[in-house]
Amino acid sequence: MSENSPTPPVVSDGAPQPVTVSDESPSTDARRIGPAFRTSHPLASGPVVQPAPTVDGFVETFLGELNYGQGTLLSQSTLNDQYLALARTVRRYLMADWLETGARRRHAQQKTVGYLSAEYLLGRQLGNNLLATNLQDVAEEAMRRCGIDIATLRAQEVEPGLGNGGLGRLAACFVDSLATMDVPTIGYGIRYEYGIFRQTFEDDRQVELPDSWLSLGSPWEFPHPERQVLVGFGGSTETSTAADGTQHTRWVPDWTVLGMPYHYMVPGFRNGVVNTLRLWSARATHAFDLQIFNAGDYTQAVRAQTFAENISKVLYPEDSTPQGKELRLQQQYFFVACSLHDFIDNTLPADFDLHRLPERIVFQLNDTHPVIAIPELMRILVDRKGFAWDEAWEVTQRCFAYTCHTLLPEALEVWSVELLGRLLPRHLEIIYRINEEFLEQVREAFPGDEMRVRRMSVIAEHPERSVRMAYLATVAGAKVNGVAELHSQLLRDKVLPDFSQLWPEKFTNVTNGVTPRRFVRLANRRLSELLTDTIGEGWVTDLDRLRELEPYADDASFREEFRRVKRENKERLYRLLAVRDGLRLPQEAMLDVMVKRLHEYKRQTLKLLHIVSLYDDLVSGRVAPEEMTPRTVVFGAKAAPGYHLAKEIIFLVNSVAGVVNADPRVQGLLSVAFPANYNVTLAEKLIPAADLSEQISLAGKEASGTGNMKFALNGALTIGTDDGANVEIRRLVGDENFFLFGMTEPEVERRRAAGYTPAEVYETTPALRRTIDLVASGHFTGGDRQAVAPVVDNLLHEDAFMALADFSSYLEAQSRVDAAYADPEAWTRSAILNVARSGFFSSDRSMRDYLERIWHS
Ligand code: 26W
Repeated sequence: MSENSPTPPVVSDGAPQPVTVSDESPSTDARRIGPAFRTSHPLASGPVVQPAPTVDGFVETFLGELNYGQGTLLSQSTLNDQYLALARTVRRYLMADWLETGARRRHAQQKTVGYLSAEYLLGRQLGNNLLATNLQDVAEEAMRRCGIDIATLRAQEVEPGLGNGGLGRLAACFVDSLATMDVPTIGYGIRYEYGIFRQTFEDDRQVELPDSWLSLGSPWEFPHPERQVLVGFGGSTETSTAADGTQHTRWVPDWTVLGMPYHYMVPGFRNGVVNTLRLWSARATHAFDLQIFNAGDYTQAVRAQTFAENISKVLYPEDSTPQGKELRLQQQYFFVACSLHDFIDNTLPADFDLHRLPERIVFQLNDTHPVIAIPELMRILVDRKGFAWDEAWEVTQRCFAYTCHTLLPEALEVWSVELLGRLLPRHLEIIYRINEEFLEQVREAFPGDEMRVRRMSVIAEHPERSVRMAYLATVAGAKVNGVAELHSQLLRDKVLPDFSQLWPEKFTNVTNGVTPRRFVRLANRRLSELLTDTIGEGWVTDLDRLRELEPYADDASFREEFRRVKRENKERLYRLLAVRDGLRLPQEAMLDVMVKRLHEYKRQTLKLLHIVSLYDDLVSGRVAPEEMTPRTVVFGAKAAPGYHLAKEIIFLVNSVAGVVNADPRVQGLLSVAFPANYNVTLAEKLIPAADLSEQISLAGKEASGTGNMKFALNGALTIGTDDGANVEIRRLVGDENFFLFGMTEPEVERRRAAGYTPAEVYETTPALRRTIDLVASGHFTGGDRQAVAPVVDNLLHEDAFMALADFSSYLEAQSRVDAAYADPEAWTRSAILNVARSGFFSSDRSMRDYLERIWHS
């Protein structure tokens, strides 16, 4: 066992189980989860509806929550008391819709989307829920009457950061859209006790602190201990042969944990719909061993509890380089087993014929993290429900679809057979059989092609025997999709070419989207008002209507208003950064923003080289101050704690920022800010203020990007490569409103094939040479050349993502940006057209595509 998981504790008998799930007995104790009693009381079957919202009513409910919920008086209450009471007040206005949506769903028995995702990067809930219920004004006035500034309470909320980046935020956007479109959905995931780490900087270096988002209370969640599920791990399998000769296999786990669901409301936008997000928390099956405790060994007695509860303790902060850690596989199986059980045994009617399961559920696999659900469903059907193998396989194949979110080979998860077999022996057997039958199919389709068989096997043999989870998902899934056009094409042609040849019809594309509720209506109130005043408010749920804005790009007074919105958003951002990070930034400069996870392929270093070259041009006198378009560059990025080079890049960005900002020669012309702890909350302030959006990954590496969409929708222009969804953004907004640069994906391939040597580019490009030399000289690190060596050496001798190869093209594009920004009318016109033509990037549209191409097929 790895250091993550000590020998599992022996689970002793004794204390009664709250809910038992075993292979023999009915898996759920219906007495506990069914209605507690039946009555004819008129209020028993419908919710007690909260009276229509008035300011007086709101004040009364709020004070009631303070008194009876928090146990305090307004005059005595803390900000946290007030925040919690306000949240619970808003919750009340959602409750009737939640209960009604649940009842309606149970009654209608429609097909449900089970979104399986190990991450949900939700962002703050209060603002979004006030928006969904249309209570913003009422709540603000009610708080004012109580002498409270609602903005102060909003700022109290710690966002649930239960995700790393794009993939987790996408899941949150998708469940928002599904609720707004009234699609029956259950979002399933993990309630991590600690979300993505809180980033701070010490001596310019990243330091990670635990994100204890639950410590001040969590008013948006509803624990349901009575719906706990028992999950097994380890042990062995037993096969017996019945009298009729049929074989039956049973898994006998040797340790178990309980999964306790917490329910979160997912409100649609003012449509009376509230869907459910169900996140699982791990608990020990026994609080502690009383016998050991009585014998005096306290630590030993609680060990079982600690061990079990570790499973949902913390989100893995690795983004795209899985470490193959045992605890991670435990997390994956844990939430998937709970979710499947929850749907099959607790959500479907007791007498439901599981042969018809695909009529009632489609599980969408958000990347490979939940792929262990495939053998789990097979196990449930074959071992527990008595299905024949073929019957079960037929059902299983129609219940799953798989979304891939990456192109980086190192991000494709594999689990060693050794680990999988030890933790989930029955699942490994099932995977082997799936693979055997699949490879037979390959042999039939391509007789004599054993190389192909080996290439396509779900089991890899080197460097160690392991299970390729993406292959398993592709074999079992009814559909496989990429997340932008280019990505889906590369997925077919480069990542899974053999599979797309065998099953071309399985592969499809759904370009990502973002929710206009959070990322326009909520984050950019000023722009939203301008939009609504101009084209009406329908755009919030029908983002294609932004097209109606196009003619206004030629209207000078509209452009003036549009600029006012940007200016005010910038002022708001700079006020925040002054308080939050002690930053003082010039109001007038172009705001150039690069926010995303820190990764080499995203090329934050390319942006940094641009900054250093601008700085060098100014201080060396090559560019006169009056020739320079003033810029403020803002970075936001977390690095995975074990990703050393990424952390060195963070150090370098901070070092450059320190020197540039302190140099009077560039004052007002160039500033660099790197506020720590970029998260959804900060994104909501940054994006609406940005003029320029940096989307500069090496072509063929960024699956889609979703930040790029948020910026365009908020009226920033993009400087970007032909990568991910940039391709579609550029096509829609028009070449003249997008700053394209860099190699295309095929050019990257050719360049690599020809043998790429970054040192040669350095030698032959004077501007690049000056820039790198300045960094290497230690100019930004107090003369310390050692401190910059990791990044400089990597660029000169490796440069796996070809930042140097794209440097000249990038600088040339940035000069076009400078020139364009110097003409405010033309710039504003482009910015307006970016907004008007980006309606396609609503996650509502993504959901329509999933419904059409994947879930209904
Ligand atoms: C630790 C294993 C691991 C592997 C992959 C963790 C996380 C991943 C994800 C696939 C990383 C991720 O978030 N991918 C991003 O997904 C977004 C939503 O589709 C895309 O917009 C981004 O381009 C993609 O990088």
